[in-house]
Amino acid sequence: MPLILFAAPTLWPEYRDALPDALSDAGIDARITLEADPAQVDYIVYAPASPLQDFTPYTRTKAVLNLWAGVERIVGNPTLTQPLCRMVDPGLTEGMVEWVVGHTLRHHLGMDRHIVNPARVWDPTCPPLARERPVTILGMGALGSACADALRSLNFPVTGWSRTEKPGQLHGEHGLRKALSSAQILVTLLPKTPETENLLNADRLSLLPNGAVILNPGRGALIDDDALLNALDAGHICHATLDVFRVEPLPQDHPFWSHPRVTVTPHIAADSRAVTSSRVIAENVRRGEAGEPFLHLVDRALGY
Ligand code: NDP
Ligand code: OXD
Repeated sequence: MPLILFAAPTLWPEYRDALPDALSDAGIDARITLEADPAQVDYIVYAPASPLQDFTPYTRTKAVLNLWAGVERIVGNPTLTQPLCRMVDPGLTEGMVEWVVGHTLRHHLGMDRHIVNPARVWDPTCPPLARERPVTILGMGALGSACADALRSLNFPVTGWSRTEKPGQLHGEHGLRKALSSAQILVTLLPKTPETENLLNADRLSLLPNGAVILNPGRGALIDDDALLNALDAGHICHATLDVFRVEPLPQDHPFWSHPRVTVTPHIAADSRAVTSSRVIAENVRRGEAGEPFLHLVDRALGY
């Protein structure tokens, strides 16, 4: 019977029933525990806030199963030699699609003008149709591609950019410049890696059309904060809706809080959901026990 260490104690109340149920549905008879002799642990279910940082004693552990999609806080851990799987959870994806579509529609329809209108201005200007509002998504993985599908179903013309060449998408520096230059709404859904840090610097932000809007539910480090503030102050970027930050919680004195062109959401774009993510964990434990390849294995060299 595999021994699973649930090394995310604060999340245990959410997973206490869902994880055993999912394991049992997958035909796995496992013991799940919050504390164990490291030498006996077969799998570790992990969240970045976990106190577990030294993986050296976990000599028989077949995989570390991350509860988060982003792995930047664990991927570089030098003691981690076990396979690391990130989370691709239908519940998390659904949440991200809702956040991205919701915030895209807010800006596309100019909702703020009507929600806060103390001067009672009667401005009957109709917004353009979605088909006239190009959206670019940087990062076309599990989350970016689901958001692209949802936006396209509303008729937004979506340009996707990712690291590797794929049909119907852009890649590379030339592709990035092209993707930015048409983006009236830009969505950043890249992982934080050495390659993506400060990807949106002053030079690349300057390629966006005047009045562009940025939605960043990816990671704070993707955008150079000062370059973004300068572009917002200049009015070149009309608004930035930011869910993720270099330091979280966002410090009280950070200029993003008070900037009139910034909306801060507190890293709530999407969360792994216990029932659906438990099924993903259970499937990976099943695979590990059957000697099959794990799902969503992280490439340590690439960092995602
Ligand atoms: P995936 O690994 O499925 O997708 C990552 C995408 O980014 C891929 O398309 C990949 O390209 C692309 N990419 C990676 N590196 C580069 C690069 N150097 N240049 C261009 N493209 C690159 O991740 P997910 O879609 O599951 O998640 C994306 C991120 O979203 C997470 O890493 C996390 O940071 C963030 N997130 C935020 C949440 C929130 O609540 N705010 C919740 C969940 C996730 P390729 O396809 O070629 O490999
Ligand atoms: C994640 C997140 O990476 O919630 O899953 O940010």
